[in-house]
Amino acid sequence: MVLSKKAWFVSFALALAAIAPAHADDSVTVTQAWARATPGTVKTGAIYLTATNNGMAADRLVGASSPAADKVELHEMAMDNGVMKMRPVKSLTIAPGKSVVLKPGGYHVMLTGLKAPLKEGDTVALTLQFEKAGAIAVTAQIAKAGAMHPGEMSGMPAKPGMSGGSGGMSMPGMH
Ligand SMILES: [Cu+2]
Repeated sequence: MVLSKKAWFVSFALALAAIAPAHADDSVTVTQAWARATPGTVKTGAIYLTATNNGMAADRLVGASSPAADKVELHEMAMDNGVMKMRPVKSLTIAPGKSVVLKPGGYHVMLTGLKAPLKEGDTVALTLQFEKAGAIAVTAQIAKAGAMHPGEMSGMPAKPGMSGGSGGMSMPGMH
């Protein structure tokens, strides 16, 4: 009996080890995942988030996927001959003890081929792939179209110094 119990325990421990995700050490945490609502006919969207490296070594965000879109890429906004453009980036390095913030006008997770419009108040699932920390699943909260910050919803007063409160007037295709 003792032997079989022990054998059972060992196999149980092995099974646990097998299902434990590669990021079991929580070396990278992802917070403040959010997206902007998209108008009905627009097939692209963007997700923003904060990734923090709690580990002792640099890690890299190398990819992402979502059931909400055909294609998911890392993008950045950058000036190109005086014109703001976005372009794909292969990876994003996060130094140990540091955070990388994906936000409007900078880095973002680009969704192409949206299967349905992103609706304000809903959520969108996203799985991020880190080189060392492995896959991390997050749920992004959908703020209003054109929001500059997570949690911005329609009907909220515009921030002081900003004109117009509709929020729907951001340049299409720009994130
Ligand atoms: Cu983009």
